[in-house]
Amino acid sequence: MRTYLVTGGAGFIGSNYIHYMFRKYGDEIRIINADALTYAGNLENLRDIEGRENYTFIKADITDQPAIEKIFAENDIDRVVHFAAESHVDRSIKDPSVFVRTNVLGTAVMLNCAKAAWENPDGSFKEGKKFLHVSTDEVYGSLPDDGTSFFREDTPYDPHSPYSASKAGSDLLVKSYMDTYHFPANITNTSNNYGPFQFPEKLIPLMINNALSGKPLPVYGDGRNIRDWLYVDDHAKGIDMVQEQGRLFQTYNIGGHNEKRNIEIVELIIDTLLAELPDDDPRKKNVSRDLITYVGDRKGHDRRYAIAPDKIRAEIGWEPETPFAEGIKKTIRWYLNNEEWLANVTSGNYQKYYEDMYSNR
Ligand code: NAD
Ligand code: TDX
Repeated sequence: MRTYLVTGGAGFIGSNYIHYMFRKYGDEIRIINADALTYAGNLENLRDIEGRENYTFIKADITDQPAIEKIFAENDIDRVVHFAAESHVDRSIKDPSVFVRTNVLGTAVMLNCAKAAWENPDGSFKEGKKFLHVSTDEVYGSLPDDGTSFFREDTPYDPHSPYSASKAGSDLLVKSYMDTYHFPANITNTSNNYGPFQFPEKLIPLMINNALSGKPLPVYGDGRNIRDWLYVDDHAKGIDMVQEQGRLFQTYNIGGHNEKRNIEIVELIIDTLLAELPDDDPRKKNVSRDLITYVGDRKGHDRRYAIAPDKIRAEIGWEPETPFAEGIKKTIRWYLNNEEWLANVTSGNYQKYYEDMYSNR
C-alpha cells in the first residue's frame, strides 16, 4: 500500500485532490494530510473522509522541521504531494514576508526531510520514492494579449508578484535538489483552478459570494486580463498521472486552451446565478449586472496566462476533460448548495481582510 504525505490538504486544491485520490484508489492507498490550518485551510472540506482508516490529519507547519521530520520518522512515506503554500496574489502584494517563509523556506524543509528519509548511505534514493511539487504558471510572468503565444515548460521564468517570485524560488529549489542530488521529483506548473471549496478571496468564489449578497463586484483595471481556467478535478487527475506515469526530474505544465477575460467570467457568473436560482429564492433579487464595479488595478497585474499542454498530452495522455460551461455550472451549484460553508469561511477575519483590501481601490 502506497503512503502519501500531502501538504496543504485542507486547502482548495489539496482537499479536492484528496477526494479525487480516495475516489480513484479507495483503500489501496493511505494519505497523511499535514496542514497548518491557516485562514485558507478548513477541515470542513474533508469532513466526509475524516473517519476513514486510511486517512490521517496532522496539524503541522511545513516550516517546522522537527514536526515534518517526525512525520517521516513515524511513517514510511512513498509519495509527497506538496501543495502547502500561501496562494493569494493580492495578499502577497500587501505582505510578502509570509510568502517567502511558507513557500520558499517551507519547501526547503519539505525537501530536506524527504531527502534525509529517502537517501541511502551511498547517496542514491530508496526505490520508488517520489516528490511532486505543485506550482503555478504565474512563474512564467505575463504573455502578450495576442492569443498566439503560450507558456511551455522551457519558457523562461519571469515572476512579477511576490507570490509568483516565492513560487519560482520554491520551484528552483526543487530543481536544484534534482540536479544536485538526483532527488526523485517532478514539478507541475498549473493554470488558474476553479471548483468547490475555493476560498472566496479568489475571483470566481468572491464574485459568487458578493453577487448573492448584493455587494459590488470589484473588477480590477479594465477587466480584460486573461486567465486559463482549469476545473480542479482535472488538475487532481493530472497530478496523479504525472506522479505515476511521468518521467522523473521533469516539469509538466497542466492547463489548456480555456482562456477567458475576467469580465466574461463575472458576466457568466451573474447569468448562471439568475438561471439557476428559483424565483422564490430571496438571494435572486440581489443578483444583477449593475453590481459590476470597475476598481483600481492590481499592482503589477499580469495581462495574460495561457498554457499549451502539449508535453503532458503527448507523454502522459492527460487532457482537460471538463468543459468550462459544465465546470462553472457545477461550481456555482456547489456554492449555492453550501451556503453554510460559505458563511463560515466568510465570517470573522475574512470581513476584516475584505475591508482592508477593497476599501481604498
Ligand atoms: P489554498 O490557499 O486554498 O490552500 C493552501 C493550504 O496550505 C491551506 O490548507 C493552508 O492551511 C496550508 N498552509 C499554508 N501555509 C502552511 C504552512 N506553513 N504549513 C502547512 N500548511 C500550510 O491554496 P490552493 O489554491 O489550494 O493552492 C494549492 C497549491 O497549488 C499552492 O502551492 C499553489 O501555489 C498552487 N496552485 C494554485 C492554483 C490556483 O488556481 N489556486 C493554480 C496553480 C497552482
Ligand atoms: O476581486 C477581484 N477582482 C478581479 O478583477 C479578484 C480577487 C481578482 N480579480 C482579477 C485578477 C486576476 O486577473 O481576476 C483574475 C484572477 O484573480 P485571482 O483569482 O486572484 O487569481 P490569480 O491572481 O490569477 O492567481 C490564481 O491562479 C494561479 C491563484 O490565486 C494562484 O494561487 C495560482 O497560482
